[in-house]
Amino acid sequence: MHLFEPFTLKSVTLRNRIAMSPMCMYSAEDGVASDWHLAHYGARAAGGVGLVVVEATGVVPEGRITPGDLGLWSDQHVEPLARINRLVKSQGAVPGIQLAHAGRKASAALPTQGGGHLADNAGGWTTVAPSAIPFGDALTKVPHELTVAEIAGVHAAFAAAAKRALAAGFEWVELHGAHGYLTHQFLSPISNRRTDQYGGSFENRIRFFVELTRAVRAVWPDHLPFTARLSCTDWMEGGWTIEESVELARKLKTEGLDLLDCSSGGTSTTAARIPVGAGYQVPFAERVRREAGLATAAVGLITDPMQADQIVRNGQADVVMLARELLRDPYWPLRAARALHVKPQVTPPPQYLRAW
Ligand code: XEN
Repeated sequence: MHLFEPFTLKSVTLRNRIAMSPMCMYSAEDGVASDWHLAHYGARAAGGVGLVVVEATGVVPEGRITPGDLGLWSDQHVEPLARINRLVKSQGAVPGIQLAHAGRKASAALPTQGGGHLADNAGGWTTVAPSAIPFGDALTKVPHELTVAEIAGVHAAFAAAAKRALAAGFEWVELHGAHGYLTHQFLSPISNRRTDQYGGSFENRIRFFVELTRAVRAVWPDHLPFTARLSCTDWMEGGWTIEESVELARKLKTEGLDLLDCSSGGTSTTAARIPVGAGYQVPFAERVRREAGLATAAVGLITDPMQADQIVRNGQADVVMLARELLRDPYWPLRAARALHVKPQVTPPPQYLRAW
């Protein structure tokens, strides 16, 4: 196995194991994708990735991190995304999307405007979470504690968004279960202090994620890849752990999940001790893959072609997700193919052949 070997998951085959990681562009109005998004995703598809995963997309307006997030809570969001997907497919990549709810980290200003919570009378809204505990720092809002009926409403919103994603032509879906957003807020004992069936024991804290998986699985076709992103550790004393992540991965596999995208952190910006460095999250992808027998994606400070190739060759992950490195260079896959002397040659778009 190597970086440029095709990867088949369900009925979908990626031309290589390089994916554009879901990020956040904060450039939408009312959740609607614009020409910016078309250029942004189309360029990476033309640059040679096998998979483009569109950024965190809110399943309800109050689930957006900022007012600039993409959304899929209404039918008006479908066609602008479908336009992007037609371009992505025409360039040989598979279109995917990350469905998200930010919970207590929602209602924030754009990073360029400080990123703190927006007051309700300044473009913000009431946030929701498993427990009425604010995130802290500049995210000061005390979230509304979701009732059991409201939890069911969130699951239904994810399912409705997944149906719209399908209508928009996406062939790969990722549930956002990482980075301190709503699903992760239920997993972590630091953000979840509930005393009902959604809090306390491991079984109770994973219940939101398991039910979410079932709700989306029920509407997402069996033949298309069904995936999730997980923060595999909080990097905090008393927080969510890698051991729990492996256990959750085993459970989600039985619920029909096809791949876990292994990230970390996001429950606290001040209390977490994160050993940030090249490929620092790769061991999580490796452990989940080996111990849960589930396909994984590795993400986080992967920048070098040899490093990415080794991750696949060593069996640490099935797919390598690049984020900021692809922002620096949309043609990273072509450069990597040259650097790794891949045969048969990976070719640029025919319009650009003279340049390579
Ligand atoms: C590996 C860390 C990635 C952190 N980010 C993840 C995002 C948005 C931007 C930052 C995501 O999953 N949508």
